[in-house]
Amino acid sequence: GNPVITRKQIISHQSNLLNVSSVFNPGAIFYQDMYVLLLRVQNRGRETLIVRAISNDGYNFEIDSNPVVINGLEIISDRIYHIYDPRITAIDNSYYVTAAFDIDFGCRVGLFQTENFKELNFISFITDEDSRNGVLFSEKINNKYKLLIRPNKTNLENNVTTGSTICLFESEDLKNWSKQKDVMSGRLHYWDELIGSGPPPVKTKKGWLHIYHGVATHFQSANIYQAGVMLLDLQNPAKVIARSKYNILEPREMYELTGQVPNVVFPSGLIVKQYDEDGFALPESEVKIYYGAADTVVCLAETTIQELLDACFI
Ligand code: BMA
Repeated sequence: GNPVITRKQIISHQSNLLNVSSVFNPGAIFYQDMYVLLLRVQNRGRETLIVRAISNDGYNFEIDSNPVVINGLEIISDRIYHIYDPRITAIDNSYYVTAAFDIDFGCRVGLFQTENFKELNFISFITDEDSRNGVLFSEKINNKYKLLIRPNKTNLENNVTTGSTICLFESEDLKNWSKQKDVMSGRLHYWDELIGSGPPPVKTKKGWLHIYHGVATHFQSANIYQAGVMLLDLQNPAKVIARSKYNILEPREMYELTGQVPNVVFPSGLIVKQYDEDGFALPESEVKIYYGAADTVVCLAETTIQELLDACFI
């Protein structure tokens, strides 16, 4: 049934959401018995809006006709052009969203709190360093909030900044963040030369299971965005226990191969159905992975925790 969401499903009377160009890279969470997505919508002015979508079954989505309201940006002195690629994390009963901000000086990762996914309240920038792909862990580890982020140190030919190392940051209050360690770097010549976090990590008995995207840049005409998986130590998530040698998802279908940006699968939302009483995802649990395809549509891939764990060790 892919794609699960296309631009034609965005229906609104608001001029900035009329006949939009694309919808992709959503954040996802299971909230009040509903699948909730925060969609990245691009209109024909190439402006970016975040729009909420809800579903009872994870396949058929009802999409709001107004964009999510973003509060608290007045404390930022930089001019903001786009806020995009939202990722959603629940910590106990509080909900947080990380997103990339395009500003004059490059890119930043911002953190928001939300009550109902209709409004986002800005908390902080994680770092002043150019960066993207920030994801918050779903609980404190050793009494601190933890977050993975990917600094942008590489300049691509088209002036897009990107990077090849995912780092661990920590904070006591969600406002002031400091770098703890580098976690993982890209593998030159293979599928994941440049890398960045996908959806927030999932707690399993074996470790933090984390899907990331990798970009192969050694092709003549296009970079290929794929997805793989890693396992991080539960107590020390800067330590990589295992990492998939092979990708687990790559552009193959027409809607992944062609679009605004060809050859892209970009997982950003993940929903696990079953956890045990201590909050560990069950190995047999179904997993839904929401991903942007070709920066044009939203797609869904399904698997289980066990399959993802196995992929880490192959
Ligand atoms: C990355 C990010 C993503 C995008 C991808 C492919 O650098 O900007 O938002 O989906 O490129 O264009």
